[in-house]
Amino acid sequence: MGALKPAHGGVLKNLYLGTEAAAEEKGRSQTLKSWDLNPRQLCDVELILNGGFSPLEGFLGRADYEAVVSDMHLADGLLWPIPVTLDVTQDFADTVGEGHIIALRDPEGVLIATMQITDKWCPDLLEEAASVLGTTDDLHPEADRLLHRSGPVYLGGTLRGVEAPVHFDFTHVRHTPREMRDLMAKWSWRKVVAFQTRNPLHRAHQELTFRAAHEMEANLLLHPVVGMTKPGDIDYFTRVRCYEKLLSHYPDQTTALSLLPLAMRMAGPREALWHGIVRKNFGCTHFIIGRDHAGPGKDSQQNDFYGPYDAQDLFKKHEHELDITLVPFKMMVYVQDRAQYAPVDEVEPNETQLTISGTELRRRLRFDLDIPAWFSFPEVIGVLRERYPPLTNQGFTLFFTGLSGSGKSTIANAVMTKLMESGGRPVTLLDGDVVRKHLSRELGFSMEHRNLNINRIGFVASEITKNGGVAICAPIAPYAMSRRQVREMIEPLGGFIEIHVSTPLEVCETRDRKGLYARARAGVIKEFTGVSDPYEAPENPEMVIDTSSITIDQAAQRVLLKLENLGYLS
Ligand code: PPS
Repeated sequence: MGALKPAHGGVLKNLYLGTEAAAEEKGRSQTLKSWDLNPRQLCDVELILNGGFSPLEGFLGRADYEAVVSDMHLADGLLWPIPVTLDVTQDFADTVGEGHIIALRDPEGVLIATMQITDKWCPDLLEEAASVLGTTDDLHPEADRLLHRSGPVYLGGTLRGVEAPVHFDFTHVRHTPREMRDLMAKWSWRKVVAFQTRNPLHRAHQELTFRAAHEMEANLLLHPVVGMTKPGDIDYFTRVRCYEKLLSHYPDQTTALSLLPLAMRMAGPREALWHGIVRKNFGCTHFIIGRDHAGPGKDSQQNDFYGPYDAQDLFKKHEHELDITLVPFKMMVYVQDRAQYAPVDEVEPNETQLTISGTELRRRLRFDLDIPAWFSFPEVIGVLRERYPPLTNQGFTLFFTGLSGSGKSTIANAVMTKLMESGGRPVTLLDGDVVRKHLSRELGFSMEHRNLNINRIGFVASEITKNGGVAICAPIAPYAMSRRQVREMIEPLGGFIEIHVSTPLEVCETRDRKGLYARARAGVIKEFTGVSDPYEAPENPEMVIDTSSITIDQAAQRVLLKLENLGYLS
C-alpha cells in the first residue's frame, strides 16, 4: 500500500496502550481526577486515539492552538485547520495543573484514556470563532457552542488510550483508520475516492460519487459522519439504513461504506481541509468536495456563512500540503430533457433542470406526497417514510398555559375525551395539579421550582411525542423561557402546539372555584400567579382561547379544528 500514506507523510498514530499497560493505567487511574467527556469530546478522543487525527497525539496545547487559530498550522508548520481542544469548567480547572495526569471517562464512567496536562489556559473564544469560523453569529452552531456553552478553560496534553469508546450499533461498518487501510490493501484498492456526507444520499449524490470514482478510475469510500452533525439533521441511524440500501446501486466490489465518528464544526472551508486530512489517514487518495461543503446555512442577516465553492478554493490552495487529491464538483441537477443528472454548469439554457430541496423533501414526507423516482431510490424513500411518517401518524404535544382558573384543565380534559373517542394515538393528560401530585410533589412555587416542574412535564411530553402519542399538558407555566425550552425539546420529535388560555385575571378571580384567589389576596397563599407572582403571556402561541366568551365545548372544538388544519388529524 505504498500509495496510501498518512496525512503529511507522517506515521499513522495509534495511541492505545497494550493490554498489560492499559490494565496498569486503569489501576493507576483510581487516584486521578476524572473528567467526564461530553459527546463532542468523546468523538475527538476516539479519532485522536485511533489515528484518524494523525499527527495529533492529544488535545492541542497552547502554542499549537494559537498557531491553528491564527493560520491553520500547528506550531511545527504542519497544516491543521481546526482546533481540537479539551474545554473544562473553571471548577475542574482549579483542581488540576500542568504536569498532572487526568482520567478521561465516557458518560458511563468508563476510562477511555489518560492525559498528561502540558498546558492550561483561558482561550479567547470570540477570537477563535471569528478566525476559525469567520463569524461570531449565534446561528452558526459552533459559534453558538463556543460563545455560550464551552468551558472557559482549555487543557492541552498527550493521550494514552486505555479502551476504545464502545459502539453497539452498526459495528460491521465501523472501522479504525488502520482497519480501513488493511481492508483496502486486502481488496487491492490502489486509488480510493472518499465521499463525506451528513445527509441521506439520493440519486444526485449517487451520480456525483459514481462520476468521481469513474473519472479518477478509483474505488469509492462512502464515509458519512455519525458523530455530531448540524442540529436538526436526520439522525444517523436512519441515514445509515439509507446508505445500506443504496450500496446495491453501485457496481459490485467497487464501493464500501464506513462510518466516521467525527464531531463536525460546520466550519465550511477550514473544515473541508480537515476532512481531507482525516480521509487521508483512513487511506483515501482522493476527496470529493461539492457545493457548500460543511456549510451551516444562513446567518442572522440571511446571508450564507460561506460561499458555495469557498471550500474548493481553499482546498486547492493547500492541496500541496495535503497529500490527498481534490475532486471538485458543481451541484448536480436533474436535466428533464435528457432524463439524466448533470453538473449545473453543464446544463444548456434551453434545458429544464429539476431539484428538490431538503425543506421540500420534508414537506412531501410530512403530507405523504409523491417523491419522484428521478429524485431518489424507492428503498431510500421507504426508510425515510418509515422514520418520518406523515403528520397524521406523528405524535404531538398540546401545551395549554394560562392563569389558575382560566379553563386550561377543563379544555384539556374535553380535548382528551374527544381524541379518545376518535381513536388512533394513545393520549396522556399531564394536568398541572396531577403532575404536582405525582411527578413534582416536593416542589413549591418559586421561579426555580416552577421551571423545574415545567421541565419535567416537557421531558415526559417529549418522550410521549417521540413515540407517536399525544401529550396534553395543562400547567400554568408562567415563564416564557421554560416554555421555549419545552418547545425546543419537543419540536424535533413531533408537533408542538402552544395554546394560551388567555381568560383575564378578573374572570378567573370571579370564578375562584378552588378558593385560591381569596386566600392569595388575604396573603395566606404566597407567590400566587397573577396576584403576587408574574405571568408572562406567550408572544407567538399557535392558539389563543379566552373562555370568558365561549363554552368549554366550543373551545375544545376550536382545538380540534386547529389540529386538523395543521395536518395532525386524518
Ligand atoms: S407552574 O407554575 O406551572 O409550575 O404551576 P402548576 O404546576 O400548573 O400548578 C398550579 C396549580 O397549583 C395550585 N397552586 C398555585 N398556583 C399558582 N401559584 C401558587 N402560588 C399556587 N399554589 C398552589 C393551583 O391550584 C394551580 O392549579 P390550576 O389548575 O392552574 O388552578
